[in-house]
Amino acid sequence: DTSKPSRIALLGVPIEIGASQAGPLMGPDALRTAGIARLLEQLDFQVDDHGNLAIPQVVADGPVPANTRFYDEVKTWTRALSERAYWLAHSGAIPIFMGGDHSLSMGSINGVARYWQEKGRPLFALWVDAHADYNTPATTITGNMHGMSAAFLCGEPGLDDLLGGLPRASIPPDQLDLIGTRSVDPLERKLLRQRNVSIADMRQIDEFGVAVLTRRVIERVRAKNGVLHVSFDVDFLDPAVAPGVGTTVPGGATYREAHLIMELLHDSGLVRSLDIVELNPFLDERGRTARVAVELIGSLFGLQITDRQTPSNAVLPEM
Ligand code: 4U7
Ligand code: MN
Ligand code: MN
Ligand code: MN
Repeated sequence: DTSKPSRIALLGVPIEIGASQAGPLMGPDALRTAGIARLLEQLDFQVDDHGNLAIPQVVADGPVPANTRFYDEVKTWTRALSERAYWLAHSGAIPIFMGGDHSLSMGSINGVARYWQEKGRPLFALWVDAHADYNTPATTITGNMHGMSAAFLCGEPGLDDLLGGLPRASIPPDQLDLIGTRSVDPLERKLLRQRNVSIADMRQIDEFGVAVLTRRVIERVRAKNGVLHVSFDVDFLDPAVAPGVGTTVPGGATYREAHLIMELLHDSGLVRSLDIVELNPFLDERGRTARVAVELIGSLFGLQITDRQTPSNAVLPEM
């Protein structure tokens, strides 16, 4: 079971109700259009696209916590996705959850965490994001649930009924690593400090470089014989590289910084699941952000920078 999976399961999760702006609903199809399946096949994976997750009719069948926008909708997505994620992990494939907004991680990571709990391997989560997403209903200033997913995963109180009867497989806060952070709300910051969550913020990236910081995460996972889930929020990238996101924050990662993280993670052999979230094709410029996201997934699954195809704008000699 330590052998590396050769199959990848793609699942679209067109949820946008957890975000502040419409558009992430189109994310999965933009990633498909940018060639995600083809690229992974070229990297010798057997790729199964399971289409988009659909949810049953949303019903308001329980109490709604204060300060949570569209709680019943997010609840319905979370329960459906957690079940799917569990079974996809169970199938032995590497699931890639194509968002959709970041609230989907409450379901995707819960599902894969349940699987790894059964296997007795600790699951670590690497949160690649401009934001910490460590709000609870008690700390949020917007009520948007895409800003609460990391906190929910770590078992923070306030959304206790979100999963209904499904077990809440929490990730201990010391198995969560944030990288790229540059926007944290006041009460959220307090909670992160209390829990001692490890944060490689943009300042640390500037000072030490992403290689040192990423290797530190890899070593921690390895020391515990763990596996790694990568939750990649596209707003981690600088808005100049990735304009197609709803919540841009200046001062983000460069193209190469992002690729180097992915390349190092690939070499570690520890990644067993991935969320790619918050892509908003409605705000994108000629598919740029979708293309960058797919290239980064390529690096995460073994594409070498020197093995890329000759670009179509290369000047070829006349024959
Ligand atoms: B994302 C925010 F207030 N912190 O809670 C909030 F700044 O998934 C933003 O990382 C959350 O894009 C961003 O609404 C969520 C806000
Ligand atoms: Mn996020
Ligand atoms: Mn974000
Ligand atoms: Mn966002």
